[in-house]
Amino acid sequence: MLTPQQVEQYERDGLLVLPSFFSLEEIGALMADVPRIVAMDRPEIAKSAAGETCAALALHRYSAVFDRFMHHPLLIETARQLLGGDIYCHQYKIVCKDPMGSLDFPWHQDFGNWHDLDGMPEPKALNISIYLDEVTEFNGPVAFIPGSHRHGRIPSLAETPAGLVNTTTLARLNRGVIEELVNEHGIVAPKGPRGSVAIFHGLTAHASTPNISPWTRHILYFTANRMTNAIRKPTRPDYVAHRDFVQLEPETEAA
Ligand SMILES: O=C(O)CCC(=O)C(=O)O
Repeated sequence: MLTPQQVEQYERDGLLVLPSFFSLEEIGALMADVPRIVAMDRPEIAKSAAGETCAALALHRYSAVFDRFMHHPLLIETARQLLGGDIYCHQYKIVCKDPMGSLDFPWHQDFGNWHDLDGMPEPKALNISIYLDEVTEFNGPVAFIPGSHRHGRIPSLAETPAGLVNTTTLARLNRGVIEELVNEHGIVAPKGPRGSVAIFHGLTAHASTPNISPWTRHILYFTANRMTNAIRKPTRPDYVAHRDFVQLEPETEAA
């Protein structure tokens, strides 16, 4: 259970960072399956134009260890506590940044895509991002504007991120909006050892820069959505926007 102070911080900032939330053993077990996953040739594995693996989506479909982890009590109970009810998983992916790679993400709110492309009615969804590698200032950490979720949905531009193939558009926030938000709230880029998590609201503006280090940067994203807020009009493949709407229950053997 999160403490009342942690819940208050999430509500205020749209972001809550919990260092070493999962153990190194748990992360080690997940990472052991990553080389097999990124080498696979299937539609869920997104590549850059240069051939780098950028993301592995719908991990539960082809990885037993990631499937088990999706039922981890800490994931499910934390998401339920912050969203105030039962949840299913809308998206479950690793974003992989290769050493000295080119992958980056422009400023955006995830709810932009969830609403416009998937038909999610309300921003009653969040991401629990889990650091599978240590995240430093050098390997392309995710930067957030704390408190930006309180501005609601901000108009955005639908753009295809440069260098990514087999992907859809991203709802990019324009420069003027980012200037105003950052002047008001600042920017943070939480670093942390493997097993740390950054939980963020679907409306929290975030972006990330390329990995300039000689180390990999893998972050696992578990996107939880309220059962009552299930998507209505998906336009993206089901491995990007899940349609099974299975209510998740914690399984102690996943811990
Ligand atoms: O992992 C990253 O660098 C950012 C990913 C991201 O912003 C997203 O998937 O919406």
